[in-house]
Amino acid sequence: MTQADGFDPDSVPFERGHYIGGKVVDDAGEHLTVARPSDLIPYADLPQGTADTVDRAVASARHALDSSGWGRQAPRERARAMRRWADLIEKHQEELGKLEALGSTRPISQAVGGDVASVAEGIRFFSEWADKLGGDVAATRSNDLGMILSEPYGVVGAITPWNFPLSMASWKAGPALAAGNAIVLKPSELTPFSTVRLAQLAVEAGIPAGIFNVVHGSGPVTGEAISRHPGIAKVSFTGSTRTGVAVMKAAAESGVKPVTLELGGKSPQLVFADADLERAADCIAGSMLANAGQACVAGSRLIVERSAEEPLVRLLRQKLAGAAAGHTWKASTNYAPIISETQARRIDRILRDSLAQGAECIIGGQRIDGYGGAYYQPTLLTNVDAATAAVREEIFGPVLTIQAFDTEEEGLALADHPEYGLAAGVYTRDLGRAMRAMRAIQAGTVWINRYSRTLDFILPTGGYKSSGIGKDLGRQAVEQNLRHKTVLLNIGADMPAR
Ligand code: TXE
Repeated sequence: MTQADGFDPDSVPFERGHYIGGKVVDDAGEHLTVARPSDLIPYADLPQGTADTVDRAVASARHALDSSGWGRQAPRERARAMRRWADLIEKHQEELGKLEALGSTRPISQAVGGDVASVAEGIRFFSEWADKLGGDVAATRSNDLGMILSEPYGVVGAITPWNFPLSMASWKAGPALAAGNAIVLKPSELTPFSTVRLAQLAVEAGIPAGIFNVVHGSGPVTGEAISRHPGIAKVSFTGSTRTGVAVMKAAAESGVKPVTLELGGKSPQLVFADADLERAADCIAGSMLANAGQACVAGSRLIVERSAEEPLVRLLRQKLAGAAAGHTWKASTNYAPIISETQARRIDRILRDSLAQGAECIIGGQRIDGYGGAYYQPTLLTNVDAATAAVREEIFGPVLTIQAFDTEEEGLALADHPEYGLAAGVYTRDLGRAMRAMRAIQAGTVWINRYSRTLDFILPTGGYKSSGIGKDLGRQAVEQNLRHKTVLLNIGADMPAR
C-alpha cells in the first residue's frame, strides 16, 4: 500500500496499558478485547481498570499536584507547557491521525487534517486562559475588602465516548489543565488507544507526570469508579443521556460532586422555502455524512416548508451519493463505518420500528456489505410524525426523517423535541424569521444558514433539557473547572471620604 492509498493498519504502534503517573501500566487482571471498527477484527487487549486502578490514578494525580505545584505555579508557565503540548500534537499529527483512524470510525482523510489539527488548536485556545483566571474584588463596605478567588478543584474526572476520541479527550483535558487541575480520564473501551498517546505527549511537553492520567475499562466498572471516587472533585462526561443520569447519580451520592454532562440529541434542521436550498442541502447532507451521523449534534430531523420539500429531497439525493464508504485507513474513504455491531443493530431496530409505524424509506435503508464492518447507507424517511421511533429516539447513525409544515408557527412547534435540545439548524433569507426561530428554539446551539462547528473554540457547546448540563469549549468550559472562594478581610476603621 502506498502513502497515497492510505496506510497499513497493522503497521501502527500503540501502547496497550493505562497511563498513570507518566508511565504505561498494565493490570494483571481481566482484559477486554478491542476491535477495529472498520472491519470488526479484534486487534488488541485492554486492561479492565478496577476501583483499585482508579485509586492509583487519583493518588498519582494528587501527588503530581502537590509536588509540582501545577495548580499554583506561575500561570504563564502552565500556558507555556500547554502551548508546547499543542506544538507536539502538531508534530505528531500523522502518527496520531493514523492511531485515531485505526481505532475509531474517523477516516484517515479527516483524522489528520481535521481532528488532530483541531485538537492542537483547541489545546492552544485553552492554554491562553491559564493566566486570565484571577477572580474578582467585590463592592463591600470600605472597612472590608471582599474577594472572590477562582481556584482549581484539584483532581477532576472525565469519561469520554467513542465517536471523536481525541477531540473529546482534548475538550475535557484542555480546560481542566488550563485551570490548574489534574485529570483522570477514561476513554471509551471501544476506542481507547489514541487518548494515551495524547497524554504521553502532554508529559513530553513538560506537563508534570501524573497531571493527565488515563484509566481504561468498561463504563459500569471503571466509569462508575471515577464518578464515585472521593478524591475526584468534579466529573465531566460525554455520552448517552441514560449513562449521564448514572454518572450524575453516582457523583451526587459520593460527595455531591458537580457534573458537566454533554448528552444525546435529536436536532432539527428547519428549512424555510425562501432559503438558499443548495446551501441548506450541503449542510444537511454534510451533517448526515459526518461520521455517518455518529455525532451528538447530528441534525437528524429535517423540518421543511412544504413547497421546498420536493426540490430539497432532490438535492439531498445528489449530495448523499458522494458518500465513499470504506476502511478508515484507505485515503479514498470519506464515509465512516458504524462503531460496532451493537450500534448497527440499534439503527436496524429503530428503522424497523419506524417502518412498522408507517414510515416510508425514500433513500437508503440498507447496510453496505463488503468491508467486514457495519456500514449503513445514508437513509431518508418520510411519512413520520412525533410518535415515530426515528423522530423520537437518538439514532446515532445516518438516518434523516422528513416532516413538512405550512406555517412558521407549525415549523417551530415541530422543531421542538420533548426530551432533547442540543442543537438546531435554521435556513432562511428572512432575517426577522431567523431571529424569531433563534429565540424560540430550545437548544444549546442554533446554527443559521450553516450546520457545523468551526475552529472558533470560544463558542461553547452543550445542551438544553436532557441534552445536558454545562458546556464544553468556550470560556464556560474553563470556568466549570474552577470553584469560587469568598474572602472577606477586615482592613480597619472606615476610610474617610477623599
Ligand atoms: O454510550 P455510553 P454507548 C449515545 C448514542 C448511542 C448511545 C449508546 O445514542 O447510540 O449513546 O452508546 C461510559 N458510569 N451516544 O453505549 O454508554 C462508557 O464506557 C460511567 C451519544 O457507547 O453513554 C463510555 O466511555 N461511565 C454521545 C461513555 O460512558 C459509563 C456519544 C459513553 O458511553 C457508564 C456516544 C457508567 N455506568 C453515545 N456506562 C454523544 N453525546 O456524543 C458507560 N459509561
